[in-house]
Amino acid sequence: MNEENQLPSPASPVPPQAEADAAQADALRGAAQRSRRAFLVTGALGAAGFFGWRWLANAPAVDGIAAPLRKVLDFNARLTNAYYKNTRLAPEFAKSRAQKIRFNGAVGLGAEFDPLAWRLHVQGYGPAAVPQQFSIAQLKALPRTEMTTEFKCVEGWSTIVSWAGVRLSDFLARYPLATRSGRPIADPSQPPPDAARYVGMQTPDRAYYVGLEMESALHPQTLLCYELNGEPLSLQHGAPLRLVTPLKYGIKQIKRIGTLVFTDERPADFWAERGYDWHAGH
Ligand SMILES: Nc1nc2c(c(=O)[nH]1)N[C@H]1C(S)=C(S)[C@@H](COP(=O)(O)O)O[C@H]1N2
Ligand SMILES: [Mo]
Repeated sequence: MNEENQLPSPASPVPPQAEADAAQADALRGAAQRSRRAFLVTGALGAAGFFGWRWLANAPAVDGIAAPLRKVLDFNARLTNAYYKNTRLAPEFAKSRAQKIRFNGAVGLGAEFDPLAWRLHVQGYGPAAVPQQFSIAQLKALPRTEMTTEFKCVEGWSTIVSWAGVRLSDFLARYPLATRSGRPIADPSQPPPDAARYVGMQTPDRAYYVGLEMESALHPQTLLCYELNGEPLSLQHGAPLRLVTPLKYGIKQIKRIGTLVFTDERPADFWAERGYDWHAGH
């Protein structure tokens, strides 16, 4: 062993005893000062809390939430969205690991619905956009993608399930609905500058709705799904067509999609209006 090996590491230097004692005395004095200060600060915060609460309660609402709280939520949303890059891939699993998924959330799934008469209504983008309709047969004729991914609900449960459907990006590569120029998005990793910034989706009765940024919409695991665990989607799970985008929580995975809109304004989002993070990534 050479001498250098016996030196304390720069990460955790071992101070000589006298210095250590002095440091400890300092630390104790500091603690006493801090606790006095903490007492004053706590009192001040208490008062601020009381007046702050009145201020909050009287603050205007944004998306149904007091504006100052909405600001904190939006700030958190920006942080998590920057951290959980929405270009990474969610893990995929062997099909054999797929489980039955519970039925959760029935907003917009009322009984007044005829799946045979269903069409996907799309409001295209740009000045010349005309509304278009697609049947389930047209969607099934597009390239089919299968994936087995983990479905996570904000309530704290998750299930591995298999999905089949068409990538939203394959749909937009075939149909020119999301660009101002009216050209299809050929390369989803490089959407043209004239592409819409957002996609909004709603149930046919408009009771449930979600918004996605174009980057998430064009993600290779964002599917318009018509099959779950090897069977046609049931009505409970969103037949004829639902969204699956496994980088996000269940709240974004809208069942029974009735309409798609392409827009530059952030579309309304059912659970964001009720206080959840707009991006809902995990
Ligand atoms: N139309 C509609 N889609 C919805 C919901 C809903 O209430 N209505 N709930 C969401 C939530 S919170 C979850 S966890 C999933 C549950 O999907 P599942 O019933 O297929 O498990 O659907 C999502 N999509
Ligand atoms: Mo959920």
